[in-house]
Amino acid sequence: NSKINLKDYKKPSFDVETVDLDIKLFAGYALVDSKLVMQRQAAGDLVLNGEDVELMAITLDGETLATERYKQADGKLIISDAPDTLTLELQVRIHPQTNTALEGLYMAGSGSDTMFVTQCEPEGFRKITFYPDRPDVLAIFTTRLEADKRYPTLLSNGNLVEEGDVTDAPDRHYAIWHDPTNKPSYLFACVAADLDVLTDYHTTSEGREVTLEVFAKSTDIDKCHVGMQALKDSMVWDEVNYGRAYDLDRYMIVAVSQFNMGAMENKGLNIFNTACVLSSPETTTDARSFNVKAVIAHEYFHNWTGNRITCRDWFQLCLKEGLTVFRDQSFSADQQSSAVQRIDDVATLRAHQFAEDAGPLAHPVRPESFVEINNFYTTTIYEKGAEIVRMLANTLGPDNFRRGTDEYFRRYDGQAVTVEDFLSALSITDSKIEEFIAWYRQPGTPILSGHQHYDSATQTLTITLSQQTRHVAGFDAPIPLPIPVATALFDKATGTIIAERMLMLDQAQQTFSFDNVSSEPVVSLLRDFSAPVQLNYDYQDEDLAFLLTHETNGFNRWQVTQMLVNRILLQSNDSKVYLQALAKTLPTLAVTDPMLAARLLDIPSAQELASAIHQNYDPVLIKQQRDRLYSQVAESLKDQWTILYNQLPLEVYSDSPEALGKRALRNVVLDMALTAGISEAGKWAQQQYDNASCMTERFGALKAMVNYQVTGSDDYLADFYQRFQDDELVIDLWFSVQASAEHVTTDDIQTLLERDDFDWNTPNRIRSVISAFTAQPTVLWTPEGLDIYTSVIKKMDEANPVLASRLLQVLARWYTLVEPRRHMAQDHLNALQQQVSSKHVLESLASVLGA
Ligand code: BAL
Ligand code: ZN
Repeated sequence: NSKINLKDYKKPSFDVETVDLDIKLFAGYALVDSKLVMQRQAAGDLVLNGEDVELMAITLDGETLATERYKQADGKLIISDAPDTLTLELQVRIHPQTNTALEGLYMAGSGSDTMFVTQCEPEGFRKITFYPDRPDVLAIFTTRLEADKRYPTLLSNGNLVEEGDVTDAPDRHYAIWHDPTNKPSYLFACVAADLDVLTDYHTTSEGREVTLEVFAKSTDIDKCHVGMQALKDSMVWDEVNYGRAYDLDRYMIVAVSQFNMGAMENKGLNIFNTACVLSSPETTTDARSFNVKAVIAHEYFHNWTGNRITCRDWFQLCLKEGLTVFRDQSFSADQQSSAVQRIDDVATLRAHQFAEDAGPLAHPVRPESFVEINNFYTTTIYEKGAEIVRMLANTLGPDNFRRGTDEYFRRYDGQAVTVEDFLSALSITDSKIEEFIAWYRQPGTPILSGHQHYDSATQTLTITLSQQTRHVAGFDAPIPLPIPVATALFDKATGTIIAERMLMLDQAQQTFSFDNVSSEPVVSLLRDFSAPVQLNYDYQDEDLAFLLTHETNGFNRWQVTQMLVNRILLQSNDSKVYLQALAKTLPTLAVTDPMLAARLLDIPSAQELASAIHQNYDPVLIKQQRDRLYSQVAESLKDQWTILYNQLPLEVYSDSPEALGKRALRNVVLDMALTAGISEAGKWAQQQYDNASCMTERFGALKAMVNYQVTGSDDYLADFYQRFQDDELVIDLWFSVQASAEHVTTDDIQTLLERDDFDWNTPNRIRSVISAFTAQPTVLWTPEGLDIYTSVIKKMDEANPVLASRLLQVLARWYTLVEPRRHMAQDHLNALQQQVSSKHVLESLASVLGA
């Protein structure tokens, strides 16, 4: 399990010009023939990667290659004396039917309901055949796919050039696809299945007629309209905002229920986890439906940021992911309130990325070494990567950012490049942009501290800001980063803005002055979360309450409530100021902006709070504090809940932002009413469930009934199961609502895992119990809780190591626990280390135990 280092990068010795693949699927195996036309680029051996592939035949320039002319070891096939131009032909045998890792070519489903599908990013193609499986080798692919006719849908990248019956095999047929774009092997895909298709069309800004197809099981095809619309919206959005049009005649999406990731951007043939593409009001909550649109946009945007311009090596993963997440977040912000979009994105960043950056798995947005690249599909690379691009965009301003991205596409189209190349293109209007490279290199979340001084004689306000980043072991001592701090000054008397400025903190400490300030203002900092830092400004609670009322930036209204809440929960501040501010704000906001009102009632999750505690974290204490604050909010606004719930009657379903906002607020109000012990609240929940027009209402009610153990909640759970038993994704909700319930026990979790419909081959189902369970740290961090959790990791270590390692990463901050939990957790992790063998889990465990 050796380390791969960025500093050791070397160009490949050989390029592949064209690849002809012939994949024949049989009942127990598949044969893959490939023909690679290759050209030498640099001195060195010809190296092909291959894992779990059995070499049946190999020829070089038409001659069988003698065994002494090549060697196979450590997942590589090496030919030392290859000529400068050559044609290599290979035949291999693989076993998609037993591929439970869901990487490479695998069979999904069971019984008579199966399909063949691929996942090649990052290094799955080497499980299909021997190939120089690295992103800087780009080639033109032609793929022939042959299968039994029980799989009528045969797809691969690009354009369909031929299809027909197989001579002498009446039950078999084939299709030939040709992709005219040069692409790395990780963007290869093929599918053999029995699926229906939803078809639509888009004419690009360049006049190209594109056929759009979403493939899904016949029972799911009516749930593909939301995704199709999102695809069309994304195509227009990228044309308008980045001048990028689609470049093939066909864009296909295939839904598969067994998938490790959310979705995959294979050229012209995206493969999607059903959870990220299927959506209907009756079966999908608003939050999930919104996520479907965001993931569709994300994968579509990859066509330019990822596919047309790809990564030189996997260390550059953030080059495509950070930029594409920034693009999908911007798209989503245009579909709803941009403040709420920002709140959701930052809440995710704080809950997950800040925790990662504070623990033993902290790594730079561009890592410098890894054992297993699958371990680096992290929130740091994706979400912090997106935050860096956002800082670049905000620092440049919209016009210069667009000039920079235009330059990026102009210079690097068709190439595999680096983060430095990206920054160099963006910096054509401002060379200081290249200083942001430090953000890509340095792990850890900076803490932004500050205070202010007002001089009434000179009418000057001075703000002093400083930054500090923890020194993560194994990395250079941190250096000051360029931190853009969006700032506004508010007049205390009128509550209006008197000055607005972007302060650029690029030293350890700096002061910034504002002149002509007639009285001491309240300073609002980091508006719209202008940098991914922890803010630690010298505020009084009253200043925060003032900003909650007067800020015009919706995001910052949320940010100040979160600061107040954190002070109460983590520093034992009095809750009075916070409760008064909420009481003042909520009634009006509930009418003018119900979605924002719902978010202002957010209390950070137990996990997010834990990420801010660096030692002696006591899950029981944190739960008590959270529950107490929740009760205080519920009690102090008790009169409001009845008024608000009645103001928000169930309505005919609509997907307008206003309707979404009302549904979100109604569910929060229902929870609050139950917490406050309002006697009718149980009835409200039952009525909301019975009369629901959509899943957001029905599931919101069910969740409330389960969490508050409302009389009859078991009957409602049974009803929910009964209604939706044929819909896997809804049954995932049924599992998760129980596994994450406030009162869940380890016996409950065990019971869920032992059910017949708990399917160990479907990552969504595993996550619906095991990941949902992590919402209750008081139960997870017990000997019984960890027995269950680590036994699932052990099981997955063999079957699906990518998933196993991701589950493990959630335990990374075990060492912050208070004793005796800390030792208990350590014992479990040590025991696990003796029982696992995948390099994925071993690499993560080594970091986690090294803490
Ligand atoms: N590239 C892997 C899935 C995604 O980020 O779109
Ligand atoms: Zn992506």
